This record gives sequence, structure tokens and C-alpha cells, in this order.
Amino acid sequence: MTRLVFMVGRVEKYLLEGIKSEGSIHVTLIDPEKVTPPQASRVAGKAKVSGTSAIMIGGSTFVSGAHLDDVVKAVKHTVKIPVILFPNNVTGISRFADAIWFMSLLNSVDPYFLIGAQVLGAPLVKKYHLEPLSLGYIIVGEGGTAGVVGRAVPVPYNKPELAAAHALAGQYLGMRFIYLEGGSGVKRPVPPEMIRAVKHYIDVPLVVGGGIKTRAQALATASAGADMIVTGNVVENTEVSQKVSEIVEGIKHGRT
Ligand code: 1GP
Repeated sequence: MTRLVFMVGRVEKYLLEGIKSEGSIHVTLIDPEKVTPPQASRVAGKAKVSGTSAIMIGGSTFVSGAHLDDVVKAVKHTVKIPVILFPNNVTGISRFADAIWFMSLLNSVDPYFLIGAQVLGAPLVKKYHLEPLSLGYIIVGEGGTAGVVGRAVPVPYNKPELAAAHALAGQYLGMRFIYLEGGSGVKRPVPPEMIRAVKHYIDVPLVVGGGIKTRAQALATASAGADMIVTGNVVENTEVSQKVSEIVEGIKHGRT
């Protein structure tokens, strides 16, 4: 018998409900390469109290499986909000998370990042009972480390219609979320014109991240139509509670 594979999982439902009730939601990204498990747990705890809706765990380069497991376990121990893996490769999978962005880098020139890593990772996702969240990942602008590692041809910021075409292709291929990635730590976040153009084309939720550091940038990103806003770097070097509160506040004002 064929089982229904398009059911909405627990984490997807949670994200969709959050977007529906709040307009757009904030997600905190923790790079496991840069933290110890206690530090990750501290960041997650403070981010949660300050209004973040979920924790993403992943980085652009290498992390040992054992360390990733310890970081995920520490975060899970501290917060009850979903922990979603954000893998750059098969090594980014941990059995202790709730869900995984099951993503294809739509503008990579390397088939490995389009479908190769996914083929290797899929059986592990099933074995570990991780909820797969199907995601079309598009690297834009400067692209940062993710652009280099993923062998992407980043969509220039002044070509919003090209980003929109990538996003729509992802949706038509069945992806349930689209992510516009400006690159972690980049100087200029994804511009509102590009977010607006993509949002205008697609019906699935739009995730935006890369270089968002201020309330004003968060507000501009939300008001342009981002449904989920991801920040990572900003919590690494500053006071987590204050910074996340400021960004969450900006997001709220952007959608009202
Ligand atoms: C990177 O989009 C995320 O994958 C977040 O970027 O670290 O610059 O916030 P930042």
C-alpha cells in the first residue's frame, strides 16, 4: 500500500502556524563549529526567552559528528522549541534533532549539492526519524562561505527576477520552503526588492538570512515579505537577549 508522503509533520505545522499567527517569525542559527555545547545551550535559552521561534544548527565547513550531537543534545535539553538541522553536507545530520532542512542548492553547478548529498543523507534521515522539511536553497549576492563551498553561481542583488525564477522552479519541483541566502556574515543582507520579487512569485513560505544585524534590517526584511528570518552571526559576538529582542521587535513592526 502506498503511504501518504505529503502529510504535514509536527515541525512544519508549528512553523506554518507561527507564520500565520505572527506574520513572520525569527529563527536563531547556531554554528556548531563556533561553540561548545554549554555555550550553544546558553544562546538557545536566551534566544527563546527573547522571542525566537526555533533553533537551526549548522555551519558551512567541517564539524565532527560527535561534537554536532553534543551541541544538538545540549540545545534540546534547554529549550522546547524545535531544533532544525541546517546541513552543509551529510556530516551535518544528527539523530538528536527534531527536523532537518532537506535542501537542494538550486543554483549550484555541482550535482553533488543538487542531489548527490541528498541521496546519501536520505536513508539516515529516515533511520533517525528526523522530519524532512523540503527546501529550495538559493544563494544570492556575495554568497559568503556557503556560496564557495556549495559551488554556487550567486544571483546578483540587482537581478531580483532571476531569484524569483529560481524560487518558483523550486516550488514547482515540490519544495515546501524557499530560502534566500545572502551568506553568513555578509555586509549587505538580501535587499527588500529581491525579497518582494520572490514573494510575489511563490506561495510557499520564504526564509531569508545572511548579514541581518539590526532592528532596521529585520524590519525591512519582514516588511518586504520574508516569512522566516534567520540570524546567526549577530548572537555570536554580542549580548544574545538584547540582540534577539531587538531583531524580533523589528520583525513584529515589519509585518504590522
Ligand atoms: C547563514 O542565513 C544565515 O546561513 C544567517 O546569516 O550569520 O549573517 O546571520 P548570519
